[in-house]
Amino acid sequence: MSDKTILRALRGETLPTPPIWMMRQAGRYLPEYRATRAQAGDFLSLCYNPELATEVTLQPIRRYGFDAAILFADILLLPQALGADLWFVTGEGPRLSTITGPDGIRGLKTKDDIHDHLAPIYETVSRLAQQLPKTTTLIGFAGAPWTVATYMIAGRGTPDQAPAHHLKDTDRATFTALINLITEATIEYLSKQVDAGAEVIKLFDSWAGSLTGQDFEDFAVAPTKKIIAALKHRHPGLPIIAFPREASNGYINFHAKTGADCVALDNSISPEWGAAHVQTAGCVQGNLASRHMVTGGQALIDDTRHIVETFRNGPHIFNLGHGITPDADPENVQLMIDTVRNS
Ligand code: 1CP
Repeated sequence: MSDKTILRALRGETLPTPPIWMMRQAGRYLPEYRATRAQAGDFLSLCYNPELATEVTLQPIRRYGFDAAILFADILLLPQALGADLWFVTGEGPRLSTITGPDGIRGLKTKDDIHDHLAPIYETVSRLAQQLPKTTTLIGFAGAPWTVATYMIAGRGTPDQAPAHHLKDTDRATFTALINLITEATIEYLSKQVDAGAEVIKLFDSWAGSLTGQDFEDFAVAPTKKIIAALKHRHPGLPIIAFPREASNGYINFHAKTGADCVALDNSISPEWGAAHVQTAGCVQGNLASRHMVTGGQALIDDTRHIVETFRNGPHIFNLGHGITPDADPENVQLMIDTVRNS
């Protein structure tokens, strides 16, 4: 069995120092990322260029020696592979064609027709598997179906996911068909990432917090469970991290309900609550507020130590509660890492 620290934590080991990586660790806060992105031309060209995508994935590993690298790609590449139009508006974010009814789904491809489009992503994974230091774990990822559906339906990021809720509540059949299609395609996409060399898979359900009651069970828990079961069937022992962001009480029993080896916590919950209600069921990841990467100082040190201390008695991977923002100071990332490793 591998002795990489992240894999040990994912097997349930309590380690003296938590392994560490950071959501969006390859990103605009790094000057070397901005340079490579400029070389690629634009964000999507960077995602689909295996040489440059490998380079930006490796940059934070070289600079900081994180314990894991996460494939450089985006959750919206899968909708694009399914036939959605996708483009990025500078300073605003992603735009996609929208799905408002059954016609929108009939126009999409099937789960077996995505791989030609996604071949450059698999190529990036296999280059990373060869080039990463032997102690660094390679994480592949995809969006969870609900979160991906919110973008496919609205055609953009939305503060309250209202268009997706509207379709769910007015045309359940179309909405469910879309969730099922994304679920099936995600299984194939992630399985290929594992074949190419990804050692861990993470599912980002960034908008899980807007699902409540039975909807949370049906559209956050059930698709995640289905993806995890299928991946573990095909790849026995594959560790999986689930991130039902802002799920609040939905975090309780999320390991058991979905089969995830690790549940990533956002920073709306306290470490004490996470240790008492989530870590008791398995490995947790998180949950320093991203703003500390902008503001730094003693508050960063205090909150980092507090998180390490509070999760000390169980399996824990240190991370932020959400992605690092472009205005972050690279020095503060180093301060966080030094604080974790010297706590
Ligand atoms: O200008 C740029 O360079 C683009 C900024 C950027 C980056 C660096 C986007 C656009 N995506 C990414 C990479 C990315 N996206 C990664 C790479 C690996 C890493 O973490 O280092 C990952 C894992 C994602 C995942 C992702 N994309 C999520 C889930 C995680 C989260 O942040 O909640 C979501 C929701 C997206 C969609 C997306 N892509 C990009 C933006 C700005 C957004 C959010 C749009 C919105 O909701 O408004």
